Amino acid sequence: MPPRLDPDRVRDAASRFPPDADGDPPPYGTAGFRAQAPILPPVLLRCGLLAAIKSLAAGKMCGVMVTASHNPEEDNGAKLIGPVGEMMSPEWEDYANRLVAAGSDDQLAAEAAAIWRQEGIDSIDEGRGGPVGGVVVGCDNRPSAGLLVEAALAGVACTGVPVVRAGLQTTPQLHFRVRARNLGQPWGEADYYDRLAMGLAKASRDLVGDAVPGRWAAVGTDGLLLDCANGVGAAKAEALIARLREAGCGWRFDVRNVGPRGLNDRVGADHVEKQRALPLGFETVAKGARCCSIDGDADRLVYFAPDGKRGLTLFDGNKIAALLALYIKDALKGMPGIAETFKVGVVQTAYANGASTNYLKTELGLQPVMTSTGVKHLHREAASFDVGVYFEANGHGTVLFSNDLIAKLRKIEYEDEAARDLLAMAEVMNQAVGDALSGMLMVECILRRKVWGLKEWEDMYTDLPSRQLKVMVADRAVIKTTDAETRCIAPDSLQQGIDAAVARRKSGRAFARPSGTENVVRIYAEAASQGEADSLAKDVARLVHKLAGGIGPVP
Ligand code: G16
Repeated sequence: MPPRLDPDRVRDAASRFPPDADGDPPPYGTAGFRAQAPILPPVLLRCGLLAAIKSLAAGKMCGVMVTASHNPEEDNGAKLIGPVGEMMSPEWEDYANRLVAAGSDDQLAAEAAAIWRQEGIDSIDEGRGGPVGGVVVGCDNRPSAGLLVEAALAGVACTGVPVVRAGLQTTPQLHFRVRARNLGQPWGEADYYDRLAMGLAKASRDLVGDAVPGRWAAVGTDGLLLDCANGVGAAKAEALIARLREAGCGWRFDVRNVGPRGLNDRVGADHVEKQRALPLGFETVAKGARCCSIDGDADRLVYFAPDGKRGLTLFDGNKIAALLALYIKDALKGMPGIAETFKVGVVQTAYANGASTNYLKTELGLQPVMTSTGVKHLHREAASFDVGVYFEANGHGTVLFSNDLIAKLRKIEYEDEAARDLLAMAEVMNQAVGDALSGMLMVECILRRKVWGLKEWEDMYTDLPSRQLKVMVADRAVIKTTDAETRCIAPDSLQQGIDAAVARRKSGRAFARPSGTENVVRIYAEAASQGEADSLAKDVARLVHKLAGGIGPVP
């Protein structure tokens, strides 16, 4: 029977997963829905339903990832994946909000039917878009995942669209798999590891064993220590490493914080980047050792080196972007006459340290594009280049290659080493979304290829001192921003206060924006000295607390 929207099934499913009387459903935020897990079953039901409708409208596979990523273990959420492995467009975010706002069973059935009609699904003939895709549902390792996956599956079932239970997945794996499936490529979990391993073998020019000891020595013989935030990425990193071994790769990895409890609790990329603190389990790691952290669903990556005094040197998303951009620029030097025809771009957000933006401009001749926070914004912007590097400071990012460029590179790959390098990079770097594991392989590869240790990487540029804080407020929506979230337009006088505080600091810059994943206002400040950056952040936090209804003590 062809898929159809059955209102009785919608009502029945909605009655099985009723709204929680004690909690308002969350709005669609920076990366989908996030909230305390108990209020989410009706939200996940609606996400499953919406993904099924999207899948029918596109005639392709879509996805639902049950995760709250970097948030605490008791939270959960949903990331919706569109047919090219992308996050949903703003129009579909509106649909998602409409479904989530539909409180009663009847309202939900009516709203779903309205979206169904709006998308012209009844009039879609079999030929358009090919056969109906379906919805693949995956989850991270939070204890609340089981019920939420069932709710999402119930939502898909309202339409009769085929469903695939992917089980435990990292978010980037699920994005990769949706994209691959719709491109007609192998799309199993094992295919993901194969692609990364094969891409790495090419990108590293087969330096996958211990064949060139000099290069190994340059990046430290102890290999990489990987903090997995006690998240789903731990098991997946182990599986990836096992695949690399099969492919002959002798690189050493020490996988730590493998769970199952303590998800994101003083471990993981968010902790390392925001607190500038070692993750638990790394207290005795030797000074200068090469370490990296991923987050709960493995879509963020930051590197760090313990400083021997319980602190660390951080290599955040900006430093990773700079390394990738330099590598690309160097590869292009090997393609004179052709490289000039490629549009290379870097996308950042306001959290990008001023020194990183300056490095990209002055050393690499790139003019970074700035967007609002959220992978969805950066990804869209990066896709407008032939080679688009995008990274948020918190470690979300990848490098996108246009189809046009891939086709050009394929034509010359046999005679051109640089073309082969770029093609290999496009295999290693997840083309659907930022991916900590794929990014980690590329960083490891580049450091070895350049014969660089962390010192050389660190010396690319020196970050301006910065500080991030978060302020609890009753309603974060009272803060309204403009100019890629760098200026506040509400509440009144907040921006004047920030401007005055910035003006009192040498090389000062600061902004405040409401988080789209937690109920907080985020503050960022940078200045010529750490003392000034800290005091600027505190001044802005005080202003936000006073003017935006702060709760509890000022941080
Ligand atoms: C999500 C988004 C990121 C964003 C982060 C923080 O990350 O995917 O693009 O930078 O939230 O957003 P906000 O500052 O609005 O809370 P994750 O790792 O939690 O999925």
